[in-house]
Amino acid sequence: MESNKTLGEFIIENQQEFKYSSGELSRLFNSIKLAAKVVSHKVNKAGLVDIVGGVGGKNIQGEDQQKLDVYANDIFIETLINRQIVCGITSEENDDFISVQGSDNSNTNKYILLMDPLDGSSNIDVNVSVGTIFSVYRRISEIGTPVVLEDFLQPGINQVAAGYVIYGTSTMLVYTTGHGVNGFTLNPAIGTFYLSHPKIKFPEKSTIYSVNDGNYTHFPEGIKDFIRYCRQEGEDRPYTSRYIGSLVSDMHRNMLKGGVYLYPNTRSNNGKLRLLYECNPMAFITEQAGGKASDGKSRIMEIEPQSLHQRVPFYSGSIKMVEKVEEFIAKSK
Ligand code: AHM
Ligand code: MG
Repeated sequence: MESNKTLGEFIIENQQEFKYSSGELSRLFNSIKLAAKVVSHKVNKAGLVDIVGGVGGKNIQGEDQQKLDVYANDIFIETLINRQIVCGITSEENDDFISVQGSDNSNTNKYILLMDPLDGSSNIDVNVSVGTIFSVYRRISEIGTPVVLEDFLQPGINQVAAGYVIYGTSTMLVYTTGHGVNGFTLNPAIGTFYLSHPKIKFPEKSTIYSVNDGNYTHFPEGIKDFIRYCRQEGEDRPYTSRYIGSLVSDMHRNMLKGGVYLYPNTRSNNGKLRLLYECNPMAFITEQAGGKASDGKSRIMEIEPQSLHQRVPFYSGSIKMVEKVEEFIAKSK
C-alpha cells in the first residue's frame, strides 16, 4: 500500500492523463474532496447528534428525505457554487438542474457536475455505510451562456470523470478520468486523502452476487434463472450472496473482492437506480476497473438519457458475470 502520496499530489502528477488538462479538474477535485470531508465528519457524528431522521420533505421520486441527504446536498452544491468551478449542477435530490452562471453570466467554466449526494441514506440510522456518487461532463452548449437540459442529458460515454466517496469504516474517495481507477483513504486526524488502492481492477475470480432477494418474485424470468444459477453447485458455485442495500458499498466490495451487482426491472417499474446519478458513474468506474455494466441488453454508458431522473435496470461487475446475466436474459425471451 502506497501510503505517502496524497490525492492532491496524485492529481497534479497525473494531470496529463486528463485530456482537457487546464487545472480545472484539480480545482474541481479540490472542491469535491473538501465537501466530502465535511460530509464525512457529519456522517461519523450521526449517532451522536440528533440529526438522523426525515425532515418531512420528499424528493422528486416521492421518497422521504433524510436530514443528512439534505445536508450533503447543500454542502456539495454550496462548495461548488462558491468556488465557481462548474457551470451547472444536477442532483438526485433536486427536481431541476442548477445553472451556475454568476449574476452577469460571466461563468466561463466548461464542466457540469451530476451527483447523488448521499446514496443509501436509509442506512444511516442503522450505522451502515453510505456514499456520494459524482460524474463530470463537459458542457455541450456555448460557454458563457446558461447551461441547458441537453448539457445534462449526455450519454455516459461522454463522462470526463466519475467517482464515489464511501463513508465506511474509513472514508475513501475512488475515481477515474478514463485512465484506470484509484482509491484514496482519508486520514481523519489530519484531513488528508492518501493513495491506498492504486489501479483497482476486478479480480479474475469473481464469486459474489448482490441483489435484493426479497424482490425475486417480481424479477424478469432471465434474472430468476441467473439467481438460480448462482445458487447451484458448479465449478466455483454456489456463489456467495452479499447485499448491503447501499450501492456504493456493494459496488466497492464487489470491485475489490469480485462480483456482480444487480438491480433489475420488474413488471411495474424500470428498476430503482437513476441512470445519470448512479448508473453512469458506477458504469464508468466498473469499465475502468476491467468490468462491464449493462441494462441487460445494452451498455449502460451508451444509453441516450431522456430525463434527469430516468431509471434503468442495472447489472454491473466482472465481465464474465455480467455476460452471464445478459445470456440468461436473452435466453428467456
Ligand atoms: P437512494 O438513492 O434513495 O438512497 O436509493 C438507492 C439505494 C442504493 O444505494 C441501493 O443499492 C438501493 O437503493 C437499495 O434498494 P432496495 O432497498 O430496494 O434493495
Ligand atoms: Mg441514490
